[in-house]
Amino acid sequence: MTNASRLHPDSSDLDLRALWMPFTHNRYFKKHPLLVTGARGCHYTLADGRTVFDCLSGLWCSPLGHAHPAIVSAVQRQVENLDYSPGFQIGHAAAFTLAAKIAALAGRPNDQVFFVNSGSEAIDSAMKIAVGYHRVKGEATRTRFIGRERAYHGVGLGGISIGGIAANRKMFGSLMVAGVDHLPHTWNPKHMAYSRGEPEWGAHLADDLERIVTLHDASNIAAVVVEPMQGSSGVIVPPKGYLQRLREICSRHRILLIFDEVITGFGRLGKPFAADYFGVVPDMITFAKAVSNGVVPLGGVLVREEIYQAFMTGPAHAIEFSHGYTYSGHPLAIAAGHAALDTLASERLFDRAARLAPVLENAMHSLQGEPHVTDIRNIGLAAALECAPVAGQPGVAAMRVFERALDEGLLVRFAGDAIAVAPPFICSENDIVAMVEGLRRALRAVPIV
Ligand code: PXG
Ligand code: PLP
Repeated sequence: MTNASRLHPDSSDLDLRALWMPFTHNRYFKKHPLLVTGARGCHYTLADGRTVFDCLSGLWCSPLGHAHPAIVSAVQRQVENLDYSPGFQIGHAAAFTLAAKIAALAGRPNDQVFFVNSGSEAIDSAMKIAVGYHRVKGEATRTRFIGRERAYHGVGLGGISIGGIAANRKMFGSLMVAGVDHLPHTWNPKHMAYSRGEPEWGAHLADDLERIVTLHDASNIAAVVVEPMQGSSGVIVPPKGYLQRLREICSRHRILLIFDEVITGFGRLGKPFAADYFGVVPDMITFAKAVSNGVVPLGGVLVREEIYQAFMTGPAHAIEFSHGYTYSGHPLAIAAGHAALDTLASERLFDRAARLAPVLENAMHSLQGEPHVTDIRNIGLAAALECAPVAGQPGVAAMRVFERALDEGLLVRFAGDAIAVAPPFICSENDIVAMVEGLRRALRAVPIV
């Protein structure tokens, strides 16, 4: 294992005890701390002075890299002018214009945007909107949700309930929302290992939705929630035709289809949204992360106009939807959002992501045959490789690759035995090639046990 003092000589006098770190092996980390002190462009500076390439754009949230001057100055100006304002019963103009900008970007100019602060809140909000919608339409029995195995929808109680990652669910028993079924996940190495982009095999897995609908009856089902591309569980790409089939079944049964685009939204697949990439129109889109380039937390739900209109009943002075967060539409987040979306547009960065996608695909697939590698998956500017697990120690193989990659100047992401990369849109072709060559050296350096 990597030696702490070698990685972080200047952290020896820092007391790490008080912080309970999120999604972290706390005991291991505190023995082998990894501290960052700054970030600029596509690189972080570590506490020992080294710089590392940001292979996952933060946690998928920083396609414009770090310290982008347009965002820095927008947030600075905002904090001096209006640092906070309540979002309940009072508004500020930029929140309305950002909502319109997002709806326009999605090609759904009449849609509504509900702002939140994270992907987890976006999902919980979308679930409430779904159940509330059916209720105001007189179908109060439509309360069930259908998620998917291996799905990540954040860590709210709604998100873990429809999510499909056992580790995120197993401790929380009765806290979870009742009445959720899960579609099978679509990763099947036997049929699709080393597929480039969308696998040919697997569209039929969407038909399991029909079985679940038959079991419960459509009159009890509110919505199907899927990530168009499963990001957190290692870039699991939907089989050709799969999402279209889900859409078709949902429409037939008047079940809402919610795309969780917290990772795919704002260009990761080279289009504004994955919905555009796949040509499928969901009823709601949840988003977060890249909308503000991760600079200030921001998320939201994009909602079909008809759904919003359904809530607009009762006396005009009454609150139609009793939901919202202290920081919904926070001025700093909104300022970061405007600057991020304006920069993505003015620098034509969705097109750039689309142009870089085949470079990433070719480079990543050149790792086929390297030690540990058992599968490589990619779509847009995202890719993952699967490592053969160490017997009896799931996750350890990828963790070792992660640590070796740091020595190669790369901060990758490991989850389970997958290594994921999703570089910033502002990076160059050479950055991508160099990243993958560093990954190759890391794979070769990790002993097979
Ligand atoms: N939905 C999806 C599809 C996500 O990917 C969330 C919801 C939750 O968002 P918040 O903002 O509440 O974290 C996510 C978050 C990883 C990784 O390494 C992925 C996420 C978060 C942290 C790490 O893949 N996705
Ligand atoms: N807990 C308490 C005691 C609160 O007063 C509030 C908000 O006013 C919350 C939780 C919710 O916080 P937030 O709106 O930031 O999600």
